[in-house]
Amino acid sequence: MSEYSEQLMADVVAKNPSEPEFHQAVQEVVDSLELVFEQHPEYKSARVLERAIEPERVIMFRVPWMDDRGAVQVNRGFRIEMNSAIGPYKGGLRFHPSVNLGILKFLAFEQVFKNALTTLPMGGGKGGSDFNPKGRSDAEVMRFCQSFMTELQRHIGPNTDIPAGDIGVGGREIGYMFGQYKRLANEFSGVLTGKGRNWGGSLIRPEATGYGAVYFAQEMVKTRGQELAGRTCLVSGSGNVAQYTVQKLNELGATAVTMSDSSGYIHDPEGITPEKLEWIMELKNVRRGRISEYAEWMRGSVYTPFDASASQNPLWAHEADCAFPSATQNEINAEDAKNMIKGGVTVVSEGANMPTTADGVGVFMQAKILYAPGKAANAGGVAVSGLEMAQNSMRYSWTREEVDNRLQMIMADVHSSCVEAAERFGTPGNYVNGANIAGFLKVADSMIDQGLV
Ligand code: NDP
Ligand code: 2IT
Repeated sequence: MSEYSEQLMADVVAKNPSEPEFHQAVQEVVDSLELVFEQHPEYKSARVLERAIEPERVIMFRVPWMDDRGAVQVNRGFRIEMNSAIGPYKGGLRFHPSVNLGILKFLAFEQVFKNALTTLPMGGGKGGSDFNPKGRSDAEVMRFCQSFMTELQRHIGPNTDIPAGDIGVGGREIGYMFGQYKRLANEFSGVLTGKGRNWGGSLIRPEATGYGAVYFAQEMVKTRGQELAGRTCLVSGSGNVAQYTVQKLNELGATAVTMSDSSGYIHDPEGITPEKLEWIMELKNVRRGRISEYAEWMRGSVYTPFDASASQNPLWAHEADCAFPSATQNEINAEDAKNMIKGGVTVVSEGANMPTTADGVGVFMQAKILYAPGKAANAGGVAVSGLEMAQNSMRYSWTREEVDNRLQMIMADVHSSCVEAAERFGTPGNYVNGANIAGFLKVADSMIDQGLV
């Protein structure tokens, strides 16, 4: 690391204490940008990176609500408005008990570069709450969402900041928040994406992140003259991203053999076929049950609970060709990455945001496998959110085929931007450098154009 990068990272750590995920996300970008700064010291002298790591605005607020027993509950709400150089703030809302300022800052920072890669005019933001929707009734979730939006609404707008879903926030939560926004603002607008089909949502938005991660993997294997058909795939998670990843893998003739939730994972060596996936979707989206139930239902499959004290995640030790981590950050460490290589994995396309630790990424790089970081591989979700915004502005909606074609084109563009930037800066095949550099250059040049703001 150069002296400049070392000093910058020391400042980031000192100024943002107790935010290890934010430090990790910044470190990765700083490492990639060393290559750029050698050739373009003008970015250093304009202190673009120093500005980009400081959120334009951070909003933190109290979210009081009443549970079904009449007891008062208090949660914390956040919105990080990270960067608006290329468009209004755009990014999801996460409801999960682990949510804190550092996790949302890492997600907002990643979002800035991801959104730049999509080719669409969107800045970066992220928000959410430490609210735990698990085990809560619909009425409780509605009261929480209404209280959350009662504060958030004064900070967002269709031309200012447009939230969407992430972990724990799907169609139900977006509906409750949209209803409350509309009532308070007296305005029916595209202020959120991931909306229902009947009230301004885009076709393919629910599918977009998972489909996009598979399209990205398809682009990667094409560079080696291969295809996905016939390949065995490890998938983690069983939420929105994981479900549509498995659906698209089935369509392309590949076989997904694992899925997980926060308690454990299932391994089905026969493959999670479309019929089995339909059962999982009902389990997770309607009954809101646990993935362990799958193994009780499907003979021949095995459920393994996670052991929080274990140094390895057994899901990643199964033999396979490809992996689509689609649950959460840092779910693959160096040991897991080594197990994956040993088990035959040569393609990793990250549906989740930063699912691999820095050491784990190092293992993939050394093994020279096709490894796509989340900010490139999962850009399809926010890209179709951008298409939802475009349709809302036109007061029109495109067909499934139109949206899916645009998604495929965007994923191919994200892929070629990464490949070209990696080559231009002397690290061909390195999708981490490619994504960080291509995303950064678009944002950095826009920031410089707009002066010191
Ligand atoms: P969902 O809430 O629909 O599903 C999340 C899944 O991951 C669930 O199976 C959940 O298990 C599991 N999970 C969540 N937290 C943890 C944890 N701490 N440890 C282990 N497992 C966990 O979320 P999404 O599918 O939308 O999001 C998954 C990932 O994809 C996240 O990293 C998100 O940031 C990223 N992403 C999402 C996009 C989107 O459009 N939704 C776009 C781009 C990226 P359980 O049911 O037990 O909680
Ligand atoms: O991480 C992400 O890109 C998302 N959760 C989707 C954001 C969006 O605005 O659709």
